[in-house]
Amino acid sequence: MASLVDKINKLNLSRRSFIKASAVATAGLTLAGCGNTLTNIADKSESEKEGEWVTAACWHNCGGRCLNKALVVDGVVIRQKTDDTHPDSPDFPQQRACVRGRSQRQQIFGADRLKYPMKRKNWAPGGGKKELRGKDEWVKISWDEALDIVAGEIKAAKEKHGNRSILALGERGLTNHYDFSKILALYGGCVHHVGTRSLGTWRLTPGKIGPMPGSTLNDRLDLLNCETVIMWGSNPAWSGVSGGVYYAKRIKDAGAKFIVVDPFYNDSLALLDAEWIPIRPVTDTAAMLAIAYAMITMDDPVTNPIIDWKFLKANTVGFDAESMPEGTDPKDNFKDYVLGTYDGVPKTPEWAYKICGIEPNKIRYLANEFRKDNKLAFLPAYSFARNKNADNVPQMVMTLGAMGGHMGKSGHCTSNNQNASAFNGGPALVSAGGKGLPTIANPVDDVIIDSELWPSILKGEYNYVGNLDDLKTITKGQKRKIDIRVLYHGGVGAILQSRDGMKLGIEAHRKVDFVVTHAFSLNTQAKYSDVVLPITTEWERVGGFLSGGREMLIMHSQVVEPLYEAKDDQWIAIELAKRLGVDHKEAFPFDTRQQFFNQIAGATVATTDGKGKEPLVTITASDINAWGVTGEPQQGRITLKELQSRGVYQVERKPGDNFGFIALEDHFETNKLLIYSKELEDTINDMGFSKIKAIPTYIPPEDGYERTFSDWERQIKGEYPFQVVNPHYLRRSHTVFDNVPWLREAWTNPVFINEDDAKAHSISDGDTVLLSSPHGSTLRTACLTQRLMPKVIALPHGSWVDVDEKTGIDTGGADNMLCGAIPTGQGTSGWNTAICRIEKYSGNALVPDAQKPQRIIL
Ligand SMILES: Nc1nc2c(c(=O)[nH]1)N[C@H]1C(S)=C(S)[C@@H](COP(=O)(O)OP(=O)(O)OC[C@H]3O[C@@H](n4cnc5c(=O)[nH]c(N)nc54)[C@H](O)[C@@H]3O)O[C@H]1N2
Ligand SMILES: Nc1nc2c(c(=O)[nH]1)N[C@H]1C(S)=C(S)[C@@H](COP(=O)(O)OP(=O)(O)OC[C@H]3O[C@@H](n4cnc5c(=O)[nH]c(N)nc54)[C@H](O)[C@@H]3O)O[C@H]1N2
Ligand SMILES: [Mo]
Repeated sequence: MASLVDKINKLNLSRRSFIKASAVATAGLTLAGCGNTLTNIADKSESEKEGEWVTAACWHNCGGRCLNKALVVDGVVIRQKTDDTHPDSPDFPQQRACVRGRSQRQQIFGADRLKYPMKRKNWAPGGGKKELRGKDEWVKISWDEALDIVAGEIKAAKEKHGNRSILALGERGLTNHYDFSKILALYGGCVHHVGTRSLGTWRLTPGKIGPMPGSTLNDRLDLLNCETVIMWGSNPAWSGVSGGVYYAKRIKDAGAKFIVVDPFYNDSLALLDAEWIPIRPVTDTAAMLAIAYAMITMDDPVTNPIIDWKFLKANTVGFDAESMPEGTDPKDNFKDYVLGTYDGVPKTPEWAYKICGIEPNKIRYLANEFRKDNKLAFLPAYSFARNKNADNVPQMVMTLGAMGGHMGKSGHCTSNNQNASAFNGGPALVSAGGKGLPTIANPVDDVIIDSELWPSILKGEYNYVGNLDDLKTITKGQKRKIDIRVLYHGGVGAILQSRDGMKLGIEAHRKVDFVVTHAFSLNTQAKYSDVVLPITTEWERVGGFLSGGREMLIMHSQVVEPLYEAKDDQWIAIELAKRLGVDHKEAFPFDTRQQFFNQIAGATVATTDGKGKEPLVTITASDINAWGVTGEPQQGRITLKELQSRGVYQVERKPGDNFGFIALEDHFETNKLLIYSKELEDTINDMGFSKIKAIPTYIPPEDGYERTFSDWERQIKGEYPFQVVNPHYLRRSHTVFDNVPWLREAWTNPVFINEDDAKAHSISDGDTVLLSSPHGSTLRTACLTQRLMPKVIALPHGSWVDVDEKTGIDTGGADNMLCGAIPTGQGTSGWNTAICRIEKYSGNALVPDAQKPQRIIL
């Protein structure tokens, strides 16, 4: 058998040619020890003869879910391909991988894969030189030593400071869900953190206003009936790459007009030939109030029927004085607020223009698009609910939709719209079963809101408001003392990079007694740790499921053996449990293979009449034997072998089939929409971060447009005259893939600046620009464009921080260096709420990311 390196050398491909070649899914392979040598199989037929195509996980949180297959020859992956399980058609589309999925090998086999457990050279029990975290050298250690250190530090923290000193970080903020946090729960508990993350204020608000369920989207075939689609703050061409944008294009081709309200003329607008209505970030409520004003004042039930009065009267509460709930002041209704009846400020298009920047005639134009006889899909993304002081945003969206009656019928809908389910609503038609693991209660109830996470470690106190992941627990805010000593980054989540206030985050990492991270490459939290534990990627694990959109389910399998000394997260949890004297069987009564099998056996698919569910997978006694698991044979739609070899099960759709879905069709028989919600007002105000009203009102946000002025009345700009948005970027899935050389080359990650603004600051295309906010500063190369609203800059989300220790300036373009940890409302992380100043950088120009060395250690 030829050695791996021999094979690679035989199969050489120049680095440059990847980008051209990627269109035809050319293979590449990077192996540790071989730097970034990219290789290509010269003789395709030869390789396929001896190899096997295995369905490989593409498991990151990019908003898409695609089929990714790896050709494995002699245990080595030599090529990838995507969905060819059936011909592509609009009704039955293939689940095709994007450039990130196709670059996955550079992550799995990258030269920067972590190979061994490591400790920081100057680490000593209790911390050692803590200030060296992030810049110390690394020393290779054995697994035994690593696990002994970790268990020892956890024990010491518990003994000296109690379980409330141990913070479990990860699993994207979900509480108590990752393997080691379960062991910590059995060891007396740990503190968790939680944030509003993707949903922003769609997290808590919907349940208090009706309920207005989170996603109220009709299915993709019904959306073909729309005449107008208004997307608001939305960019599926970058952020919903699998189905969403394909479905949107189909709606366009069926004749609908697309309008997008967004500070950025993004690629979705270009693709859909959409009309662009530029808006300033975090001013959406002002614009929508003015649309409501225009609808109210333009409406004439006989000559110009815009408002669906019948719908409003039958299904909503609080629109006008007549529809206010009992026991409330009728003056507090929405319509009188909009008209300015009692506060003397009519929310006219001219009033809104000063705030949001949308021309008054465009606001009236939008109001007309909301008219009741227009078949309208009003489809905001979550982007502008991921803002400070945005707690009324979902309610405002609902109110506008209700005013035009765009709910519960074919061709009309009002819904947020993004990620894998963009442009395709309805319950899942196929889904995996559960792993069957027990839930473990955490004896410690402390949960810190993400936007207070780093300050709470530095200040020693936080505002406890319950757990946003379990809304019944939300409670009146109470200040609690907290003394965090251990940071355990053990779940899926790049918390130091992805949460607001990163500069404070780095300080917090240098303050505590111990920091440990599970990682497969030296991501930022690993870099700032004392001990790093190398983990397997999904390609090296037993297998699992990915679901995306309602129609398909991907089953991925193990592709290669674990690399180097990498171990599964669960193995680490079990080994630590042994050292902590905890019975790991309570958390993991059976192994990962049985867990996977349980998911297979429990998978279901919609029955052909669309009314029920049935088992998806046929399992025989010999399957059970071959897998070495316990279970019962069962009859399903597809055999286990076939599902494993296809890697995907997809329900074929046709117009008029039994899987159509009209959101909220039956909702109003029992529910009303609360345009006035005392419960929402009280819940948020009691949490104690900031105040709102029971109806949607405009609240100038923290770090919002108004804060870019030193004198708002006289319109004099202040120290930070720009607003920053963070589009989710094609190079990455959040922070994941940022280290991949091919992708660094394909997507350069500049800061986008309006051309006129740049000129005013003597900045040319390609200049290195210093971006400074009240919370931190970062460098990026300027890309000048007319595609941005003036005085708004777009800094792509998720780039890995790279702090210059001399200046304190980040050279990596990390978005959370600019976003401040300022909790408002329901504790929303204000991802698109930041202000900054821009200037041409006087220091050294930035090296392009593609030329920067990777974080390669040992
Ligand atoms: N390539 C890639 N795709 C991804 C991800 C990724 O990291 N990379 N992440 C996935 C995840 S988890 C999520 S949550 C989704 C997010 O998906 P989206 O919600 O689409 O994400 P964003 O890119 O944050 O914002 C979309 C648009 O909102 C605009 N916008 C920003 N702030 C405002 C505002 O205040 N008002 C208005 N009107 N518009 C505003 C931006 O200019 C941008 O064009 O993306 C998913 N898809
Ligand atoms: N400024 C700003 N910040 C943002 C946003 C923004 O728009 N602007 N967007 C926000 C949004 S919408 C989201 S969803 C969040 C996402 O925030 P995160 O979920 O924290 O981001 P990811 O980069 O997806 O982090 C996943 C991490 O888990 C690691 N990982 C992957 N698989 C495994 C595994 O099996 N085990 C372990 N232990 N680790 C694993 C990856 O290497 C990576 O480090 O970011 C938010 N942050
Ligand atoms: Mo997200």
